[in-house]
Amino acid sequence: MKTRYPVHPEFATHTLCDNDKYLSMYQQSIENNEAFWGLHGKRLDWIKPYIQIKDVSFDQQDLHIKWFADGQLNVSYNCIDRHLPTKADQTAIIWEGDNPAESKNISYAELHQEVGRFANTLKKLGVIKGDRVTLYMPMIPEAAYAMLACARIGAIHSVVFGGFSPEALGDRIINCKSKLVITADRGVRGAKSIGLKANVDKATKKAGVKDYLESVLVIKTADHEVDWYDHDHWYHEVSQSVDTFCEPAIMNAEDPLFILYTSGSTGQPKGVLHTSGGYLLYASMTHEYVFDIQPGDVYWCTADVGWITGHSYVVYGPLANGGTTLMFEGVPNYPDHSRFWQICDKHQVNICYTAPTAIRALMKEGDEPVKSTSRKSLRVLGSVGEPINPEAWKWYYEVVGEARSPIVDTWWQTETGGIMISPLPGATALKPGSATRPFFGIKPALLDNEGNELNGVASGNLVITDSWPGQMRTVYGDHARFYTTYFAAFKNVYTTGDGAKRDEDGYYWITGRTDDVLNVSGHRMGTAEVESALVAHPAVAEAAVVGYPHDIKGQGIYAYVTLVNGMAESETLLSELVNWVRSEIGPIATPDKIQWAPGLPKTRSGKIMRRILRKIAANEHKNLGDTSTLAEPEVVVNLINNRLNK
Ligand code: 6R9
Repeated sequence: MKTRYPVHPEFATHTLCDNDKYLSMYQQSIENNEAFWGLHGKRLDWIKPYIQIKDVSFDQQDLHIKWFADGQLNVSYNCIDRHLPTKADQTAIIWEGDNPAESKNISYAELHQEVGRFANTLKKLGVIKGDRVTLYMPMIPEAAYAMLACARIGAIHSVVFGGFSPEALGDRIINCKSKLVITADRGVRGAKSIGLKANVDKATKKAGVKDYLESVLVIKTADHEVDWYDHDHWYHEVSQSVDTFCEPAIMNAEDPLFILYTSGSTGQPKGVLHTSGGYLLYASMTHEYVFDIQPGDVYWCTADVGWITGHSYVVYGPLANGGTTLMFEGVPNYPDHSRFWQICDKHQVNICYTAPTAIRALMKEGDEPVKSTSRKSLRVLGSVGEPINPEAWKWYYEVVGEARSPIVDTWWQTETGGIMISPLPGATALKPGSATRPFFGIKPALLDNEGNELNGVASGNLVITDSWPGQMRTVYGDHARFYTTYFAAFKNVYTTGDGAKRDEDGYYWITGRTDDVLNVSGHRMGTAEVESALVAHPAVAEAAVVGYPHDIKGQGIYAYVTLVNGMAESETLLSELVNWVRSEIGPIATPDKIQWAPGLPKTRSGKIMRRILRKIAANEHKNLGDTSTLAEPEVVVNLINNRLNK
């Protein structure tokens, strides 16, 4: 397999950014960081232009991150109104339904009206600036309208992925004290219906939720029967009498735009907080450069709006750039395995951005479903969410892209707001499996476990040594946790939690998490979350969860479970535990394997030795490493003999 792919000739002549430009802009962005962002901040429309640019400290005593702090703007104005003079009739959103017979185009003029109507509806329900609004939505245009409507009036949205359980939804409503939940009667994916409203009903019954939640706003997608409560409102009824114009609120650059919950290595998910000016600037600039956006492009990111990728690269980045963004309600394998590529043909998609887990799942079905489509419109392919293995990269490049389109393997995180390390199509020679080089203004470094910086070819903990405008500002309601999670391990840098190596060309290769965070089908999952769900079951005394290599999902969830004395192991209990985790967290946390463990390997001080459990789950128990600190070595023998991955 080739290990280096030079910039494609078409991109050498027709690109936003060639290699010389990348190198000189990157150099400026590092040498004169503030001036660089001061200049590029002007890509947004400001109500009051900023004078201050950067005000940052990563110190424990004084941890704060501020960009353009004295500037004022409105995010929804930047995503809609400012494009109206030239692009009122251009399509802003192409919506493609789960059902291939359903799609529609929403122009910027229509988007302006829909968002205005939505914003006035929120106001009518008493939502004001600074209020938190939880969204639990399918991938329908109303999800984007609702996000932009919140931004328009200065409410802070918290989108919860529709695959999370009522329990998880309730926790997130309580954590940010949401006044309103926006949902739909149902969601539909792969012709399967998901009772979103029914889940919200269950969530509202969870203790504590109604201390904050006043109303539930429901979008009607079809004639579905739903239960109805006093706090419920149909969107089509409340919105009927409201105006379609809503004046955008004047927001400070550092006013919160949204909260998005994400998993960490310990405890409950944290509310990652992003603010208005810096986030939007970073989402829009990365979107334009990384995907080499040209006028008239049709751009498609397959992510759900429940994840950061859906925030930055379905909604905010593309719309801030006045682009055309495709929103897909369904799944890659419905009605058949050609669906993704049929969508590319139907809407003449130029840029397609998806996840390795989807690529691997489609690769398994062979080349035929791809080859039955044209895909001639594609120009750039993108990957995000987890490391892409070279086999999947090659298939994506050669079969899907017919070796015509570069692949941008984009490394970033919920916390970073936008893409941090990625090739630029016209500038970067590709190496399959490498996210390559940093974006403008991003200074990555590799540290050993003692915090010493490693130079040249090296491998270590990936940190970012300076702030960038898209950086998260705090953990909502827990600034101390913001410090301990990201700034305590190594001083004065942002710790990503990922490991990486740097090669002789200065390219970065992400090697995966260095902490107890799993990446299952590109979704982040804390081992601690799954463990606490398991031990909440009355039959479970103790549980330890690790990841193991999985062909399609990247990582699968492997749980070791110790039952309380007197409980018998059985197939029934096994499936009960699987369902239990699904209902506590959601289907995305479904354990792939549960092994009964009469005991867990622990150090004499009582710490579970996950390193050993990971090796057993990966069937690498012949090389367990140092086991001298094990309290009871016979526990390990038992686990090896009964391992499930033989
Ligand atoms: C955008 C997003 C973040 C974690 C991150 C890393 C992994 C994401 C990657 C990648 C290798 C890539 N990750 N992109 N690993 N190559 N191109 O996925 O955010 O859900 O917060 O996950 O995903 O481990 O730390 P998020």
